[in-house]
Amino acid sequence: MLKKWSAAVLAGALALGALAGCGGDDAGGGTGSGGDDKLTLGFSQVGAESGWRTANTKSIQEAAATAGIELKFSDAQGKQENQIKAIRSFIAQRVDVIAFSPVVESGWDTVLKEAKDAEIPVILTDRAVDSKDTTLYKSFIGSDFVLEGKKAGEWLVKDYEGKNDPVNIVELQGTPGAAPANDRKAGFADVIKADPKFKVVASQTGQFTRTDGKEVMEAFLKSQPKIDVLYAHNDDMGLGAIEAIEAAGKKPGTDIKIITVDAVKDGMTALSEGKINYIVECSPLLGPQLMDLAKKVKAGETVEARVLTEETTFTQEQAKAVLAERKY
Ligand code: GZL
Repeated sequence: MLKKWSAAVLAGALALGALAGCGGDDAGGGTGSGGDDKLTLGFSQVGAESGWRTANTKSIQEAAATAGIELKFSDAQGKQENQIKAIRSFIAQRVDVIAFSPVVESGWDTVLKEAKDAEIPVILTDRAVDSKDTTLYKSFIGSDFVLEGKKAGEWLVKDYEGKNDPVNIVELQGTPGAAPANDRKAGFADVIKADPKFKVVASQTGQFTRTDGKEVMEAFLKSQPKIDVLYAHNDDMGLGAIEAIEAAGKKPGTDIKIITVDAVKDGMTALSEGKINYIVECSPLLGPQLMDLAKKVKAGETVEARVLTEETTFTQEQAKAVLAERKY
């Protein structure tokens, strides 16, 4: 009888796991901690929208292997409902710890409450949620996106010091509702508001992708009589915009100055070639710190509620000096 019963339970869990299936998934299969006392971590990733995301996924997968942690990885293809499904599947499988990078800030309280009721600790990585109840997660490891936006604005203010002509800025925003999009926009606006010569004449989402960045920049070039600066919330949209700028017969980095965020290899290459003027770094290499946090949380240790990632900024000269050693 026992044999039949456990087969039914396993089938049920597998079925639940399959429900969470959404491209590049292993949120299904298996139940609970892997084998012996190996820590099982369920991770729901945003998707594969940018070079940054690819590097972030690699960092998490490699760090789990190095740490001897069984990783159940789910790719949400940019959809919040897929992340919620994956988190519910992780709960059903009784993983030890759940971590995820929330594609948008809002709409997480219900599923995070389910994880809390199931006594499965949650760690936020990369992006924050706007839940008022901070007991719903143990820690948030990621960048300060407002500061990143401020750094971008501060470079622009310095670059135009002493000049009084109007500076027309177009902005390529990240995914609507995503913390990095909201905060990079806010931080940048907060700095440039000090000088009325700076004017954001157009601002639209490019979804953090090259394709959309190129398309939106093409529209900006058609609709705006004069563009002096592009501020793109990530390198990928900036790289797509460069294609549009060159196709319009203009010189990126000269006719239109470009500021981006991330500092992935392709962005740093364009910076070193003078097609981008300044990049604010946003490190995707969160894997090792996430695994340390997961082990501490599993062991019931108190962890820091907020873990800030180390990051810097790059000029064209600095990019030339470090390009060869960049890891991603
Ligand atoms: C930032 C991360 C953003 C990157 C983009 O931490 O969430 O998402 O800046 C990525 O490149 O798509």
